[in-house]
Amino acid sequence: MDQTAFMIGFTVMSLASLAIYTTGKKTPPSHHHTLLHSAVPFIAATAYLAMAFGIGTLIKGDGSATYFARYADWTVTTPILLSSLVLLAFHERGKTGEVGGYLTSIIVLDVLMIVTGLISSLAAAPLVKWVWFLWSCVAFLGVLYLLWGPLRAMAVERGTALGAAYSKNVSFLTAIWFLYPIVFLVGPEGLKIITDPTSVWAILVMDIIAKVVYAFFAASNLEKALHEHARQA
Ligand code: RET
Repeated sequence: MDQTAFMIGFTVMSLASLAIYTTGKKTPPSHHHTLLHSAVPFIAATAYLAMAFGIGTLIKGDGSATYFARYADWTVTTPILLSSLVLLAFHERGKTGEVGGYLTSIIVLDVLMIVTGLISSLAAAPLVKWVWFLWSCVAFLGVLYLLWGPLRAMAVERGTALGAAYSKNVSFLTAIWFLYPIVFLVGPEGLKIITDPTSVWAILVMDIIAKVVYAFFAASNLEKALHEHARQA
C-alpha cells in the first residue's frame, strides 16, 4: 500500500519538476521563481524514492513509523517555498539587508518547526511528545506571523497588483500548510486515529498540492501581477 503511494510520489514529483522548469519563465524578473519551484518537487521525488526503498524508515517500539526522508524533504523544501514568497514581498526593492533578515528569521522558524516535529514523532513518552508538538506549533505560528504581518505589508507597499498576488499565494499556502499538523495529530505519530497507509496517502495528496499545484498557481499570479505592475509603472 505505502509502496504504491511512494512510487506515485516519485513519478509525479519528477515529472512535475520537469514540467515546472520547462513551462516556467527563464528571464528576469521571475526566473528565480522557476528555479525555486522546480527544485521543490525534484527534492520531494528523491525523498519518495528513498521511502519506496525503505531507506530512513524507523519503526518505533509502538509499531508506528517515522519517515526520516519526509522530514529531510520538508527541512529543505519548506524554506524554498517560503523564500519564493519573501522574494515576492521584496520585489525589486533592492534592500538586500532587509531581505536577508526576513529570510533568515523565517527559515530559522520553519526549520525549527520541522525538526521539533521530527523530535515529537520520535518521542515515546506522551508528555514529551506533546511538548515537542506544541513547540513545533509555536514555530509554525511564528512563520505565519511573518507571512501575514510584516511581509504582507511589504508586498502591499509594492503596489496593488503585487500585493494581490502575494495575498492569493499566502492564502493558498496557509490553507494547505495547516493540514500538516492536523494529519500529524490524528496520524500514527500522534493520536493514532488514522492508520499509517491513510496518513501516507493523505500526505502524498497534500505534498502534490503544496508543491506542484501551488507552483503553477503562484507562477500564474506572479506573472499576471508583473504584467499589471509594468503597465502601472
Ligand atoms: C509538523 C509537526 C507537528 C506540528 C507542526 C508541523 C508542521 C508541518 C508543516 C509542514 C509543511 C510541509 C510542506 C511540505 C511540502 O512542500 C512538522 C507536522 C506545526 C507545516 C508544505
